[in-house]
Amino acid sequence: MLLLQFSTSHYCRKARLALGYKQINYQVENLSAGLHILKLKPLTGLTTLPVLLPQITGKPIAIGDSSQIIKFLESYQPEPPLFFTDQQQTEALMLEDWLDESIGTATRFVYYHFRAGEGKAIDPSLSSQMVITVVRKQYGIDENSVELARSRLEIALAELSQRWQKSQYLVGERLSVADITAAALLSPLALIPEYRQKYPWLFERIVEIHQLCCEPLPPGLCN
Ligand SMILES: N[C@@H](CCC(=O)N[C@@H](CS)C(=O)NCC(=O)O)C(=O)O
Repeated sequence: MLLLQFSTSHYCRKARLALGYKQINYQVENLSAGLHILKLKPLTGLTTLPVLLPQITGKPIAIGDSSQIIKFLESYQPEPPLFFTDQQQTEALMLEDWLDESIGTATRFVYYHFRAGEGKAIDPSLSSQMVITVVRKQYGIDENSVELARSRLEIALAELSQRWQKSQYLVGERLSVADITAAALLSPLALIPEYRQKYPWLFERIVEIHQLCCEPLPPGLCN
């Protein structure tokens, strides 16, 4: 299998965590932002990464969207499962969708705002700052939208804290698509000191989930 990705994208990290948890062999191809559209449009009709090319006869040529990729992986290789077979599946998919649509976006807003300001020293190069400027413009990231994103994250982290502290897992008694999605989509916050100080349990859990999925740790959490 081949995973088309942006190396720094948290949605692409989500797909890698699922591939790693299922111990599926795959390769990655890193695309350049902007030019990626030329490659993706004919494959999926979407402009977003990740995209998985299964490269298996009888399977789709290309699957776009991290949730669709996980759904495919689950049917291709059910063990170890990331889905449930009972009513917990609805809860896990609802959490996945909320994390994808609301929290992954909020993380992006807070992260790119940090990288343009206080966190500029992480990579002050012109190329990096140009990417950050383009992303901020593309998504409308400014003081006001970042403030809203921060408050969405606060509510999300209160909910995740309760769930992860009650049991080790967000749903049920084992790792699921919900845990993987939360670990991937919140991982960019590891570079932001304010979040590291306020939510140490979050980063412990992100590390544990990466270890279970044999995925290298995200920036800020590797030694
Ligand atoms: N819902 C999508 C979101 C993926 C997404 O937003 N990917 C971003 C990178 S983090 C992207 O490819 N942006 C490029 C673009 O929109 O042109 C998924 O889960 O795969």
